[in-house]
Amino acid sequence: MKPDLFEAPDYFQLDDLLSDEHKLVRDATRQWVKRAVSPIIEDYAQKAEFPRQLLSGLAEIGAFGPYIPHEYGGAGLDQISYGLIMQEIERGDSGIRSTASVQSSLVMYPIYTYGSEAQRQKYLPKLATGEWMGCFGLTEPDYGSNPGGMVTNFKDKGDHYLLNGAKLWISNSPFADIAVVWAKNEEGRIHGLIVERGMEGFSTPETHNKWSLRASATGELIFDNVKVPKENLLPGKNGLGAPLGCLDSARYGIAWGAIGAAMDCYDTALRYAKERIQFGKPIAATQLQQKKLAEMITEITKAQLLAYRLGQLRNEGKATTAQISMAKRNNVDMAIHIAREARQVLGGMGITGEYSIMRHMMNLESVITYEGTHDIHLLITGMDITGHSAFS
Ligand code: TGC
Ligand code: FAD
Repeated sequence: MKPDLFEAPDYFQLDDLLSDEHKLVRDATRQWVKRAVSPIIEDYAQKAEFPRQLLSGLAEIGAFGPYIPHEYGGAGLDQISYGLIMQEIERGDSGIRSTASVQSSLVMYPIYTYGSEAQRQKYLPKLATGEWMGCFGLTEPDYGSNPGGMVTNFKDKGDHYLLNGAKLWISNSPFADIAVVWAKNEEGRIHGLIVERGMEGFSTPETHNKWSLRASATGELIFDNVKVPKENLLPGKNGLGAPLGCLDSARYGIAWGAIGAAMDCYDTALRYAKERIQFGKPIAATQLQQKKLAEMITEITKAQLLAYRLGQLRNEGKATTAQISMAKRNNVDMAIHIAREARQVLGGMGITGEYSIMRHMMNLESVITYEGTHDIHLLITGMDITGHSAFS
């Protein structure tokens, strides 16, 4: 793979809106990605292997629980810093951002928000350092976009719960030490349970043959009469709103992360277009390639503004689920379009692993599907503006 020459586009001087802390966090993450991720990521994606050696670095830059308070091992940062960290990591690879998103927003967030004090003390500090890794089990083979229909269930057996069922498409599951699992009780009410690796009847087979997120480990969670201690139930919230609340936080991070992937594709295509000579001049001097590049920077700039404003609203506790949906949907769609256009700017070279674009493009096919598909987010916006749900 070519050396990482990335220079971040900032067409509307958005840096002026960032605090010194935001810039410090962003730049530290950017440098770490250049140093630790870029040199190895293509090789791991080609091998379809998760680079586990990155976990300690991710913890050091504060990517595990950026907004979780210091007392539980988190970095205690605001939502814009969290977004910037996700942007910079996804500039390197969506799969590595996935690992950080899941750990922060889908494992640490529910334990911090819905967990007991004992659960917070037991799990959060170890999750923040990456000593323990977690995963989030919501999706099932027959219930993807419609998680409310889940059939994974637990029964009260007096001194423990008995958990049965299966989850599919679970990021980090093959190596996770714990899983935050959503399951129905005997009354059909959804609760979160912390399941630990090693509990009898709990297994996590890996999903192979992915053409997307190849440097991220994805797998199943299988529960065959797993005895879960009663103290592992998250007491703070139940019902479908509990897992959906975690998704708000993760989707927000993805809205920023997708900008990173798009920036990398744009920057690569711009550099290539200036250097590549055809018909006696750089292809950057042709109107068609300028159209592609000009549209890319316009869309990136719009996405940056959307994410920044959403970050302000998150900091003020005012961002709605529908606003987050709009930003996730728009920014991922923006990124996947830019990846496709940027790949064309590189001609044949665009399909090789010499450049990051094709990897980003394939990764974004997962990003546009997980955390709510492109269609589902459109319907969330539709429901919000019309007052009518298209789901029921
Ligand atoms: P609906 O009737 O609309 O809602 C059920 C209850 O939940 C409440 N609620 C929320 N609460 C908190 N935060 C949110 N974002 C919420 N959205 C809804 C709602 O108020 C209601 O509460 P109550 O008290 O009235 O019961 O539910 P529905 O069954 O009609 O479904 C709505 C729909 C389709 C929008 C929802 O199911 C959905 O978002 N589906 C998409 C599923 C999804 O996103 N799955 C993601 C799995 S995790 C993942 O992909 C991780 S990838 C990680 C990585 O690698 O980065
Ligand atoms: P389906 O729900 O079957 O949807 C199929 C198609 O139908 C989609 O185009 C969808 O938009 C459309 N559709 C569905 N309902 C409607 C409707 N009402 N109206 C119109 N169109 C509709 N899940 C987790 O719980 N944890 C994880 O860590 C996790 N990681 C993932 C990692 C990867 C790499 C991938 C690919 C997925 C991951 N997921 C995870 C699962 C992901 O959230 C689901 O794939 C996603 O929610 C969609 O579910 P589905 O794949 O079952 O598609």
